Amino acid sequence: MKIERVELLHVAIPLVSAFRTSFGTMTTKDTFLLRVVTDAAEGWAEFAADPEPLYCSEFVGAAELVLAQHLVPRVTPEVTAAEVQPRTHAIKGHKLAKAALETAILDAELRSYGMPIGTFLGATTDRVPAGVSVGIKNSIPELIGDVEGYLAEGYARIKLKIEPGWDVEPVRAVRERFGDVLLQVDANTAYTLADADHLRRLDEFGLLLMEQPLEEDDIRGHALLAQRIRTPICLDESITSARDAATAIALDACRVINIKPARVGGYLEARRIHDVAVAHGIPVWCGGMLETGIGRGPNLALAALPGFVLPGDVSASRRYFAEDLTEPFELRDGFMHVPTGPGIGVEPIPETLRRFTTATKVLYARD
Ligand code: SMG
Ligand code: MG
Repeated sequence: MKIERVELLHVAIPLVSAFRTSFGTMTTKDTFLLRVVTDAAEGWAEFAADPEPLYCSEFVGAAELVLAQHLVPRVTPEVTAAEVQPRTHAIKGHKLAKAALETAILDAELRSYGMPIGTFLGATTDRVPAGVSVGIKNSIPELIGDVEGYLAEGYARIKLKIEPGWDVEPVRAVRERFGDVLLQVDANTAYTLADADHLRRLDEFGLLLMEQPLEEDDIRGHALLAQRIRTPICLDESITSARDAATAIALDACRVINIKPARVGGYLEARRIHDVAVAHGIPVWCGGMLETGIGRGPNLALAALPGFVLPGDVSASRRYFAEDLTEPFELRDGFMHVPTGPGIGVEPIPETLRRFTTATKVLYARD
């Protein structure tokens, strides 16, 4: 497949409400899309990180640079999606940037032979149960009101963002008010091993899992914490490859894994992590990065693989956006439907994309 053009489109889309985590508050989805034009078809992908390196070390400005100067030159003019990882391997890190590039190329490739990404990855269902991630609130009544709304919409599982000072009481309040709803928490690295006794207080609430309590490079700390609490530990930030997953599983640092294709360099590595986890009997679920429809579509396809036995952070477009870049994804009976069209199965609506685009750059043009 010959690449003719690679474009980067900055987009900024307001969120319907602020999303607060232990590391910061987001009010706008501010990122970029990649558009890859080839001799066979066109492909799209979304960069998953934000303008500031708070969730992970990558951020929009750095990704733009590494794509332009180091990644795109290594995959042009002729490449297949499977070659992207080996060809860019020499460039350390930058997995979210690599994921965007691989996904746009994979989309073009799959479209060129009319195959949906779900079929390519091995999806075994056409719809997946949806969970919703609920940010840190100013008060417990505000939290209860929001959770009530999401449950009324039909979400199958609630994830509460936690941090020191916002953990036991909000969890207790939601448990008491909503009974045995599927409930889990995500700390985004906000605790240390010294908090083990405090985190053990969450054991009584029967949580599905506790996501990433400690620093991302602290696999041993998670293994030690796992010996001191009953709530299953799930790793997110710590897992950036299938090798990481194998290590964490071997060291008993997690009993569940959150797979975000972006964090691990793309859908091909995400599938390898799924396969490693399934081989070890470790349940996985699909994480989210507040993606627009461009990222949401292929995430839904991944979430339809058989090892994804827990509901993912795969909510409806309207959870975050009054207007999405694609046809909106909707929740139906608590489920999200996997796109069925070729490639990632979605594309930006041109007029909407134009309105939300703040800048466009050409990273490669074949002469
Ligand atoms: O896409 O619904 C979503 C967001 C889910 O909570 C979510 N993601 O650590 O899992 C996570 C966070 C990262 C958000 S980064 C701004
Ligand atoms: Mg997380």
